Amino acid sequence: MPFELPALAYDFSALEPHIDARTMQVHHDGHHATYVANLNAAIDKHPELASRSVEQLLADLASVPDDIRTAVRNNGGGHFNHSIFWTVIGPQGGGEPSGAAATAITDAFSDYATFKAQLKAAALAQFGSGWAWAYLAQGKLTIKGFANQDNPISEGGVPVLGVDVWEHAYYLKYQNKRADYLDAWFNTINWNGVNQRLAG
Ligand code: MN3
Repeated sequence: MPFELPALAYDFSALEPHIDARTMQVHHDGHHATYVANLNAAIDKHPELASRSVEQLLADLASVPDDIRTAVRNNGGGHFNHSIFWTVIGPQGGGEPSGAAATAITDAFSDYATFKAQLKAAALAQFGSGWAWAYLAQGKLTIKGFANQDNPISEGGVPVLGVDVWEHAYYLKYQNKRADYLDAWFNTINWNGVNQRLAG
């Protein structure tokens, strides 16, 4: 079964005015769809990998054959990162965390304001294309920037909440103002989606 582009659970315009509909459309139907197509093209060369999930592939890149390892890292990472991203943002998002997210954030960062400031700082500090991720490392919520489409799962982490800072995620509306995009993005966080990741 080839990898498939997951449907968005909301309309492209649902995150307006924070994230514009055109950006959402190009991001999902363009960029994410291309990662899926390129991942499938890579796996087609090694049918013995076809039974692996994208999580399994990324968690053990060393076992992926040399000739497709970079393609799987980049396009599998792109597929995995975006599949999470669409579920941890949504309409009527933002505000203070609830449930398991609130507990994990309080335990590791003492309060949400500190967590938010550190996630924003990591996202601003990521030079060029990449992500800032909040993820579980040895069970504790941790924040770090990742280049390109790398994901904490390849370091043994459990990805919880990531923000895409590739220019394609914001350039149409925010141009070079990554900080403005990030401030707006916090208003789209779907804490129910984050809590489902912590429960999984
Ligand atoms: Mn992206």
